Amino acid sequence: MARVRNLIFVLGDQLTPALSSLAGADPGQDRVLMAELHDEATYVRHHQKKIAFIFSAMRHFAEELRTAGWTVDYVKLGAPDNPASFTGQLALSIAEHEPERIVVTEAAEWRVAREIDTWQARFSIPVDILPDDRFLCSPTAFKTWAAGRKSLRMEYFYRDMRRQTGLLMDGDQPVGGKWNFDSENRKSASIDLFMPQPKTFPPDAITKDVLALIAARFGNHFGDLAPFHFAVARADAEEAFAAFVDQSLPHFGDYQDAMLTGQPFLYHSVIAQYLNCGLLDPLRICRQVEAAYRAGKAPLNAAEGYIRQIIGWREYVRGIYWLKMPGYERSNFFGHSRALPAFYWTAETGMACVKAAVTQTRQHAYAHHIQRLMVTGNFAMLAGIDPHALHEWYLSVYADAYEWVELPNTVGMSQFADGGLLASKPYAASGAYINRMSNYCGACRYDVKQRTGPQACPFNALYWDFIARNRDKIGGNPRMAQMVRTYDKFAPAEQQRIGDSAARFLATL
Ligand code: FAD
Ligand code: DLZ
Ligand code: SF4
Repeated sequence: MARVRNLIFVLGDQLTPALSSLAGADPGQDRVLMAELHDEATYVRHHQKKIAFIFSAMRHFAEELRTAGWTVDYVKLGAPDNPASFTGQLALSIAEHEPERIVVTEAAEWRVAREIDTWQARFSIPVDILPDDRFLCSPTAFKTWAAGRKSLRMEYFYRDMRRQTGLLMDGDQPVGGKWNFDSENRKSASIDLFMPQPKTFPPDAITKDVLALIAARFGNHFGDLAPFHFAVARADAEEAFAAFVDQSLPHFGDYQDAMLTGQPFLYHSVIAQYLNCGLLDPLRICRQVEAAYRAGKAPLNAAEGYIRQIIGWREYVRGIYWLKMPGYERSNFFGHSRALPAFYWTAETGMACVKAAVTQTRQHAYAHHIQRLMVTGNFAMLAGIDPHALHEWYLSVYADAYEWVELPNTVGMSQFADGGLLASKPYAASGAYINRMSNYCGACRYDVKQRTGPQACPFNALYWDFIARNRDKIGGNPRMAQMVRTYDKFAPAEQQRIGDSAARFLATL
């Protein structure tokens, strides 16, 4: 057998034929390696659906590459001698093929990137680590953007990304004369609206094999494995996105912040899991959204809002991650240390909003942004939950969760644990916000209108208790100072009742 020139290690979130490690390679001389690894499936106890999705998407991608003429070594979990780690697998493959070089596109996560950095010395073979050009802004470019700025607000970064990509631009001006139409995107939804459902895909033979493997090996992980509806091949993921553009995009902006009982998806696209593993391309889908707007099929507030999530927030949180790692994962501005309550896993709580978010997370490995931010995230911050424990929860339970995107969202955006690097103020809210944006409160055993007492919505006393106990840390923030002043105007007896109610509730966790 001819000696392998390049051994190209393709990681489970790099499922793109245009990947930098494949772009300059030659299927005639080079060999692709992909591996299902126990360490990757268990570094946190991922939702069963998430592991099934990634393994099945990996197996379909291996087939896609073979069809395109590549030789692919695909190592299944449970195969004889299947090592646990990337490095263990590479050692075996080097011994088998004696390649001249290892080629890999840079890992998306700090943990794996540092592991890859050890390979050249460990194996005495040249290792080419290539940039991941699926992203629009490299970690180095983000560092340059951030250097010397007093404030790293997403909005300014986003405008640069609009200019760089030309998306929704008329010359050098934003289409519609404004960069951001977010103020139009805060409607609450009503149950009589037509609610399209994301496109579903029945499991094929490959997926059925994976589902059996996951049930046998990871059946004790959180989450329902069945029913499994995700797209696992590129063409299906593209079909799912096209269906979103047709049916949901026109309302995406209006109802972006809404929450509704029994409607886990509303007008969201439910495609982050496809984007993050490489089945969809961020720039390409943004161009599709712009085309829908220009063809009059979606209003500007929807198209701009959607594109901002992808070229703004998604790129920005990745930039923050690489700017601040390592260490960012231990941020804890408020010094919170309470253990994660069991209901984050069981959904057994009287709080209807939390129950809805956790139940659909268990069923679908999905909750939309406002549920993550303003229900489970908000509750955790108000209750003083350890941000690292919460980070591990978010990293395990969502099909789209990878540390580079999850960590800044959890630690920075939802917990303000980085002290305001990412968010301009803590996303803290009482029950009134959840009541305004959802219909959860009507069916809740708690009363959203009451601030204290056994029937009162727990978010209310916890909110004011949070303001009171952190007044020194947040009072200097102009957007929080008003809340501190409001608290100070409460009568001492009311302040006492707030403290007592919060303490009584926290003691039940
Ligand atoms: P849509 O609402 O349809 O939005 C479209 C796309 O925009 C998403 O698919 C996603 O790629 C991107 N996007 C939107 N908001 C963000 C954001 N804040 N950061 C990065 N990208 C964004 N997103 C992940 O992809 N992985 C995570 O692990 C993750 N963890 C999160 C944890 C917390 C605490 C919070 C508050 C948010 C988290 N997000 C994460 C961001 C966001 O909630 C999800 O991207 C979104 O809910 C995915 O659903 P969707 O595809 O229907 O998104
Ligand atoms: C998330 C994940 C899982 C569950 N399993 C694998 C795997 O078995 N093999 C693999 O190559 N990748 C997997 N991944 C994705 C990796 O964790 C991902 O490549 C790293 O997070 C680096 O970004
Ligand atoms: Fe959630 Fe409070 Fe509303 Fe109940 S009353 S659903 S706990 S916000």
